[in-house]
Amino acid sequence: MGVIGAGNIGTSHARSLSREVAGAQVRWLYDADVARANALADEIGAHVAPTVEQLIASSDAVVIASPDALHAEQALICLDAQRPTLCEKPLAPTVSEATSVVDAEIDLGRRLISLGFMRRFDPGYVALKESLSSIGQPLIVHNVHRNEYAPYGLTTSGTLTNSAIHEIDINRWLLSDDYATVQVVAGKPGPRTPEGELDPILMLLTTRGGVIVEVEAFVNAAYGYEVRCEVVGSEGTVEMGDGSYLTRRAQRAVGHEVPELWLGRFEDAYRRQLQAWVDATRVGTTSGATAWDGLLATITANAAVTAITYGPQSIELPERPSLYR
Ligand code: ISE
Repeated sequence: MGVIGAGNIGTSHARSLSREVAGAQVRWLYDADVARANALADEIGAHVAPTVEQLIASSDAVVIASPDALHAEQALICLDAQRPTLCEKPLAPTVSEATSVVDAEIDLGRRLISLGFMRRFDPGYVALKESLSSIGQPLIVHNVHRNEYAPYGLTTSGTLTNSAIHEIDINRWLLSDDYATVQVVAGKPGPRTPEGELDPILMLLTTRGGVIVEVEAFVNAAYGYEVRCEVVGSEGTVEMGDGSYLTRRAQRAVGHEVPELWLGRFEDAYRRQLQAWVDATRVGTTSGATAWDGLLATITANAAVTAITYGPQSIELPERPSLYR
C-alpha cells in the first residue's frame, strides 16, 4: 500500500494498516512535509516516495489522506494508474472536481474508489440503522456534531463541505433516501468564532421521502468532540449517544470523558473501514461509500453553502449512472 499524507488521519491509517489490519503492508508514504513523512516511515518501516506519482506507480493500492483540495487530482492519478483507492472524505470540496472523478471512473468502466465515510462502519451507527425497523416510520433525525476547536481552521463553507458532510452522508445511508431541500440557519457567533464566520449553525434538510434531517454543526464547541444522532419515528425513537461505554464516578461527579478529536470516538470505525477495504481490494471490489456517494454529498454540501446567502435551496441530483446501480 501507499499512503498519501502523514497528518492526523494519514498517520492513523498508516499505523492501523501496519499494525491492526490483516492482509496489507504500508510500503510507501508521501507528505509535502518530508520530515513528517520520514518520521512516520521510520516508525512503521516504510519508505518515503519523492512524488505522489511515484508513490502511486509503486503501490498496489493507495490511501489518499491529503488536504481536501488535493483529493480529486490525486484520485484521478490513481484511476489513471488503475489502483484501488481509499480516498478520505470529501471526494472534493467542489462539485466540478467531484464530478471529474466520477466521470473518470465511468470512463474506466470499473469502480476503484472507496470513499472514507467511516461512520458507515461505526458500531453505533450500524446498530442505529438496524434498530430503525422497531420505531415505525422515521420522521425526523436530530444530529449533533461538535468539534472542540475548528479543525484545520475551518471556515463556514469548510464546516459544511468537510465536517457536516459526514451527517449529509450518514443520514442518507441511514434512511436509504436522497435529499430534496436544504437550508441553513445561523444565530449569534460564539466568543471563539473567528471574525466573519458562522458557528454554530443549523442545517435543515428534507429528504425526497419527506423526512426532516436536522444537524447542529459547531466546530468551536470548546469542551471536546461529540457526535450524536436520534431518529424520531412514528412508533418510538432511537438514539445513538456519543459512543462512550464507561461511566466513571469520582470526586463527587459522575460521567465519562469526552475525546479531543474524532480519532478517539471513531477509532473502531476507521479500523473496520480499513479492514473492509483491504478485504475488498484483495478480491477486486470496493467497500463502503462510492465516488457516487461522494459526489452526492458534495452537491448537497455546496447547496447548503449557497443556502447561507440565498436561503432554502432545492437539491438537483444527476441521474445515477449504471456503474453505481
Ligand atoms: C474531520 O475532517 C473529520 O472527518 C471528522 O470526523 C469530523 O468530525 C471533523 O469535523 C472533520 O473536520
